[in-house]
Amino acid sequence: MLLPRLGPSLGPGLRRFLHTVKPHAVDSEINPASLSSDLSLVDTYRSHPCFNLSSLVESKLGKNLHLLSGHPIHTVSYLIQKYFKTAHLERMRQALSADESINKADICVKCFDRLSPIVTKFQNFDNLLFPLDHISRNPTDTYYLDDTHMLRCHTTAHQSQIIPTLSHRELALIVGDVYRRDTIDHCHYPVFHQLDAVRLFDQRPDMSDDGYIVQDLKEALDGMIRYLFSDSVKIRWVDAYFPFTHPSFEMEIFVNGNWLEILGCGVIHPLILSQTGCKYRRGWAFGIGLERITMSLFNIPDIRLFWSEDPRFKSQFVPEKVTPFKPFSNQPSCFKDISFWIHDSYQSNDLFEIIRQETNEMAEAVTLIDTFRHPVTQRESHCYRIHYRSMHSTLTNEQVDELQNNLRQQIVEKLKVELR
Ligand code: FA5
Ligand code: MG
Repeated sequence: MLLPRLGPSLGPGLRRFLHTVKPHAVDSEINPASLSSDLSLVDTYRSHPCFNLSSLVESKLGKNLHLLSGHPIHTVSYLIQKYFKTAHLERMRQALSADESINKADICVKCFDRLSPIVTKFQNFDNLLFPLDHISRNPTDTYYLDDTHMLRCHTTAHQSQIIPTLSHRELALIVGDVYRRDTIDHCHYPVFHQLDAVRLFDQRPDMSDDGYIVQDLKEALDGMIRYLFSDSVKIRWVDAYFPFTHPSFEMEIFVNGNWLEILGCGVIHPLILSQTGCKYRRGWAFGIGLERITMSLFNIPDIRLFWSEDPRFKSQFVPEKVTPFKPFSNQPSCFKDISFWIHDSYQSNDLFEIIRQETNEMAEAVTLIDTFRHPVTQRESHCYRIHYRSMHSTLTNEQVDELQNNLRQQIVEKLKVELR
C-alpha cells in the first residue's frame, strides 16, 4: 500500500476557491444550461500544449445529465439525495439529540450540484494528498486544459473547498460530471457522474479511535443501498486504498450474478482536516459512480445509452421514478482484430481514445487478446479485438470494414505504431 505523501498547507490557491462554493437546493426546474457559460472558457485553453480534450469529451461538457429532469442519472441522484434528506437526516437528529446547544433546524443537507467541472490540479490531486508520481496525474489518464487546469476526475476534487464551510450539523453532497481517459467496455465511459458526500464530527475525547466513524459511514451507505434497491440486496465491503482516506473501503453489490464495485469511501485523512483549518474535527466521505448503479436499477445494458438522443430511449423515463428499460434495438455485435508493434511511449488509453473518436462510438468493447515479444528483435506487439455494435441501427459488413480501415490508418498516423 502506498503511504500518503504530506500535502501542501492551505495556500492562496485554496483560499481563492473557498468563496466560490455555494450550495444549491435540488431543483429539477433550474435550467441545466446555466452551467455551460463557464464552459466557453475551454476555447481560451485550446492552443496550450497540455490541452488533450478529444472532441467527443468536449461535446459532453455542459450536458449535465444529473440536472436533466427525467433522465435516469438525474433520477438516481434525486433518490440518493432524498434518502439523505429524510432517513439519514433523522439519524443525524437522533445522534445529535443529546446536545441541547444545537438548534434542530440547523441539522441539514447541503447540495452542491452546479460546481464547474474545470478545476485545478491543486484541487483534484494536491489537496487530496495524491503523491506526485500517482498514475492518475498522467495525461494518458486525465484531461488537461493547460498545466494547472483540468477536467475533474472525481467530485472529491471539491472536498477541501467545502470542508471549512461545513459544521458537524450538516452533511454535504456534491454531484457532477467527471472525466477520465479509460478502457472501452459496457460500464466504462470517459465522462460519467459521481455523487460525493462529506460528514464531519466534533472530535470526542471518549472516542480514541475511528471505529464510530467507520460504523456511522457503513450504516449510512448500507441504508442508502437498501433504500435504492431493496432490503434483500447483497452487499460486501472490500478494503481499499485512497490517498485521502484511511481506513478506506469499497462497496460491492451482487447484480446479475457478479459483484460490482459501486463506490469508494473512508475516514477523511486528518491532514486534510488540519489543512482546511478543521484540526479538531473527524469525518467520513464517500464517492459513488451514478452510471453503474443506474444501469443496475434500470436494467440499462450499455453505458453509451445515457448519452443517446434517440426518442426511443429518452421517452421511456418518468421523472424521479425507477422504471425498467425496454430495449428498442437488438443489433448483433461483430468484431475485428488489429495487431501492431508498440514502442516505449505507447499507452493503451491513447488507443482507446482514438477508437472511440474514429468509430463514432460504434465500439462497444475493446480487449487486449494477445501480446507477443519477438525473440530476436525483442519488439513487442499487441493484438486488440474491437467489438462493434451500434445502439440504434444495424451495422452492415461494409460499414464495419470502412470503420476498421479508417481506424488502422488513424492508429498508424496518431500513435506512430507499425501494423503487423
Ligand atoms: C473515486 O473516484 C473516489 N473519489 C471515491 C471516494 C470519495 C473515496 C470519497 C473515498 C472518499 P473510484 O475511482 O473508485 O473512486 O471511483 C468511484 C466510482 O466511480 C467507482 O466505484 C465506479 O462506480 C465509478 N467509476 C469509476 N470509473 C468509471 C468509468 N470510467 N465509467 C463509469 N463509472 C466509473
Ligand atoms: Mg475504484
